[in-house]
Amino acid sequence: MIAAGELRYRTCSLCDAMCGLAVTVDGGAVTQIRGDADDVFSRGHMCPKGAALRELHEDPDRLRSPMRRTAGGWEAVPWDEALDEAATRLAAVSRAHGTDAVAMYSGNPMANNHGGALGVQALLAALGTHNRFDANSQDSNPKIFAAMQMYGDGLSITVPDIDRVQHVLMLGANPAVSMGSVMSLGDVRARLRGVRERGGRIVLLDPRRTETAALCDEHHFLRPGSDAALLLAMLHTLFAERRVDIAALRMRATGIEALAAAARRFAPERVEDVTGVPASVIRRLARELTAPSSIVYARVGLCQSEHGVLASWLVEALNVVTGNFDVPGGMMFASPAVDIGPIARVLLGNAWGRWRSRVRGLPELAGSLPSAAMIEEMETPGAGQVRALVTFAGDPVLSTPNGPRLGRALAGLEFMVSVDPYVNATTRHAHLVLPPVSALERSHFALLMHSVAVRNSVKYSEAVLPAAEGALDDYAILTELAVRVAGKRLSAGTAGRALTRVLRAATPSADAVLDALLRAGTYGDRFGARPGGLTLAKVRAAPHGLDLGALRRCGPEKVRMPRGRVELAPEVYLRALPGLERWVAAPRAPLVLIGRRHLRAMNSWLHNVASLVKGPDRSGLLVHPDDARERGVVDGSPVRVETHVGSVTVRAKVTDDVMRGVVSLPHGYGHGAAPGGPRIASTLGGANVNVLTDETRVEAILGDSILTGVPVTVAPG
Ligand SMILES: Nc1nc2c(c(=O)[nH]1)N[C@H]1C(S)=C(S)[C@@H](COP(=O)(O)OP(=O)(O)OC[C@H]3O[C@@H](n4cnc5c(=O)[nH]c(N)nc54)[C@H](O)[C@@H]3O)O[C@H]1N2
Ligand SMILES: Nc1nc2c(c(=O)[nH]1)N[C@H]1C(S)=C(S)[C@@H](COP(=O)(O)OP(=O)(O)OC[C@H]3O[C@@H](n4cnc5c(=O)[nH]c(N)nc54)[C@H](O)[C@@H]3O)O[C@H]1N2
Ligand code: SF4
Ligand SMILES: [Mo]
Repeated sequence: MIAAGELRYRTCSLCDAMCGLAVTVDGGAVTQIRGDADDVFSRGHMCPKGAALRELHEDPDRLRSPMRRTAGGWEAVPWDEALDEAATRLAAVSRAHGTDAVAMYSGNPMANNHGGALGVQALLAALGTHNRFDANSQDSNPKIFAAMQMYGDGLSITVPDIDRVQHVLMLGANPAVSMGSVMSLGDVRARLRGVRERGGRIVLLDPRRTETAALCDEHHFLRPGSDAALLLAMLHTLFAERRVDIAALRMRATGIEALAAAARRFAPERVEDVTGVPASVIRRLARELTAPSSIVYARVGLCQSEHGVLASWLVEALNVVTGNFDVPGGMMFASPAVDIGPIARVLLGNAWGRWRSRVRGLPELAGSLPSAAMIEEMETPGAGQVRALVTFAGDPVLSTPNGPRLGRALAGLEFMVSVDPYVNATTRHAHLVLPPVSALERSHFALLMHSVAVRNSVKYSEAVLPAAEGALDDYAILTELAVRVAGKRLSAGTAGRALTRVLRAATPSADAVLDALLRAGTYGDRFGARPGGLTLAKVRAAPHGLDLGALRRCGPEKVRMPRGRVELAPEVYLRALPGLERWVAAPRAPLVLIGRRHLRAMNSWLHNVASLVKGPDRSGLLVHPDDARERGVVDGSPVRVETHVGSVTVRAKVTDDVMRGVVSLPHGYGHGAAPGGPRIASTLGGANVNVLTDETRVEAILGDSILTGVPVTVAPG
C-alpha cells in the first residue's frame, strides 16, 4: 500500500549500497519509506535498515541537544556554550602539552556523511595533531596500501565490474548481508544474481557457510588467516603451468619475476593443510581465473587478519596477472563525478610512515595511525601523551581491540568531546556530547561511495525533513569547532576571537564545496568552460540520480607509476614473506575466532531500533558440532570464550555452518546500561567481542588490528 502524502527521494546513508529511497512525508512526519524504483543506481532495491531511518529519526534516546556529563548525570547545554567549552578545553590542552596531546578518532559512518567527512578535515587542520585515528585500521587499510604500493595512489581502488564479469572468486566478504563493501552495488541481490543468469559463476571461500554462499555456485571452507598462502599457491599454479601471458603482462606490469619467485615457494601441496583446501581444488580455482572476465574479489575477512596486508596485495596481483585489470568485465576503477583523489592527496597525503606513534612506533597511513595504538598513547606518561580526545561517529570501545582497557583510558582523560547522536560505550566517557541532526534532516551526497561503485552515477539528496529548531548538522558542528579551536589556540583574547571570525566567514558551505568539486570534475562544466557539464544545480534537479555509464578504462589516470605499469612485487611485501612461511609451518591453534555481521545491524549502532532487533537473538557463538562435543558445549547453553586478554560469556549455537576449529561471534554488542544511553540496546544479550582481541598484537607491516583468526578457548560457562 502506498501511503498518502508527499514523496521525497533520498539515498540511504546507512551502508555502501547507496539505495535510493522514496520517503512519504505527511504532516511533517515520515509515514513510509520504500525503495525508489526510478533510482538510476539501485533500481528499487532496499533492505530493512533503510526503512529504519524513520525510527532512528524518532528514537527518543537520540540526543537532541548538546549534553554535559556531571556528577549527577547528563545535563542539556545550549549549543554556543557547549561549542565554546569544547574549543576552550581542547585549545588549553593543546597549548599546555603540545598539539599531539589532543587526539581524534573518526568512525565508520563518516564514509556515508559528506558533511562529516569534510568537517573532520577542517577540525583536524585546526588541531594540527599527529594523533589521528579512524576505523580504517580495523577495515580497509590493506586495500588502500596495496593501491599505494602497486598503482602509486592509495585512492586507486579497484572494484568488480559486476555487470559484465563472468567468474568471481570471492574471499572474506559477505555481500548478501553487508550489501557490498568497497563495491557499492545498489541493486545488490539482482547484480549478484545477474552474474549467474548470464552463465557466469561465483565461488566463495569463507570459514563460514554464509548467507552469500546461498547465492554462489560453490563454497569452500578456508581456514582463517590463510588467504595469503592460498593466493600464493594459486599464483604458483599459474606460473608453473605457464598459464600467464608473460609478454602481454610485461606491457602492463613490473616485478613479474620477483612475484613468480615468491610464489614458487608456495606449492599447493605445501599450503593445503594450513588452508584446509585440497591442492587439487587450489589448482582448479587458479586455472578457472584464466578464462576471460574472471576476477578475485576480497574484503574485510582478509583485511582484518594477521596476514591481511599480504593477502590484499596478492588479490590485486592475481587480477593483474590474469589480465583482468582495468578492462571491462574485470576489476576496474570508478570515475566519480566528484573525485576526492586530488583533495585527499593534498589533505591526507598519499603516503605511509611519514610519522609514527610515540610509544610503539606504528606508522601512519594516509594521515592516520592504527587505532590499536590509542590505549598506550593515553596511558603512557611523557611528552606527547594524549590527554584529550575528540570522537566523531565512532564507538572504539566496542570496535577496537581490548575495548574495556580503552574505556578505562578514556575515563582518565583531561577532556573528551564526542560528536555523536547517542551516548554509547565510548561517548559515555565524554565530558560533552554534541549530537548532529538525524540523517533525514540533512542533505546527502555519497562523496566516497561513488568512487567504489560498480557503475558511474551521481545523485544529491535533499533533506527529507526540515532540521529541528536550532539543531546543527555534522558539518556545522565540526567546522564551528574548528574555527573556535583555531582562534583559541592562537590566543584566549581579542586576537583569537578575530581569527575565529575571519575563519568562520571564509568557511564555505558543504554545498559550495560540492559544487566546486563537481564543476572541476570529469563531467563538470569547468566553471563555464564546458557548457552542458555538471553543476550542483543540475544534479539537484535529478532526484533519482543521473546515470554516467558503465565503468571505463582509466589507464595512467589511476596507475600512477612509471610508464603506467603496475608494480607486482613491492619490496615491503617480499620482506614479509618469511614471516608467512613460518606461520604456515607453525603449529596451529585448535580453535580460532572469526566475526559476523547481520543484515539488521550496522556495526555497533542500530541496536536501539525495535524493528531491527526483534526476532531471535543473533549474538551467540557459532560452534561446529565436533568442537562442541569435544568441549562438552551444548546448543543454547552459556559458554565462556577466553583469550589471554579477556573473557566473555555468551550463548552457544552449535552448527556445521562454521568450519571445524572455527567459532564466530558478531561485533557491536555489549552496550551495557549507560545512564542516558540507548535503552533497547542496553537490554540486548551478547558481549563486546573486543574484550577478547589484543591491542598489542597487530599486523606486522601496517599495525592494523587483528580481528579474525584470533586463538580462543571455549568451555561451558
Ligand atoms: N572484532 C571486530 N571488531 C570490529 C569489526 C569486526 O569485524 N570485528 N569491524 C570493524 C569495522 S569494519 C569497522 S568499520 C568498525 C566500526 O566501528 P566504529 O566506526 O568505531 O563504530 P560504529 O559501530 O560504526 O559506531 C558508529 C557511531 O557513529 C554514530 N553515528 C551514526 N551516524 C552518525 C552521523 O551521521 N553522525 C555522527 N556524528 N555520528 C553518527 C553512531 O551513533 C555510533 O555511535 O568496527 C570494527 N571493529
Ligand atoms: N548489515 C550490515 N551491513 C554492513 C555492516 C554491518 O555491520 N551490517 N558493516 C559495514 C562495514 S563497516 C563493512 S567494513 C562491510 C564489510 O563487508 P563484508 O566484508 O562483505 O562483510 P563481512 O560480513 O564482515 O564479511 C567478512 C567475511 O569474511 C569471513 N572471514 C573471516 N575471517 C576470514 C579469513 O581469514 N579469510 C576469509 N577468506 N574469510 C574470512 C567471515 O566469515 C565473513 O563471512 O560491511 C558493511 N555493511
Ligand atoms: S542496503 Fe544499505 S543503503 Fe540500501 S537500504 Fe539497506 S542499509 Fe540502506
Ligand atoms: Mo568497516
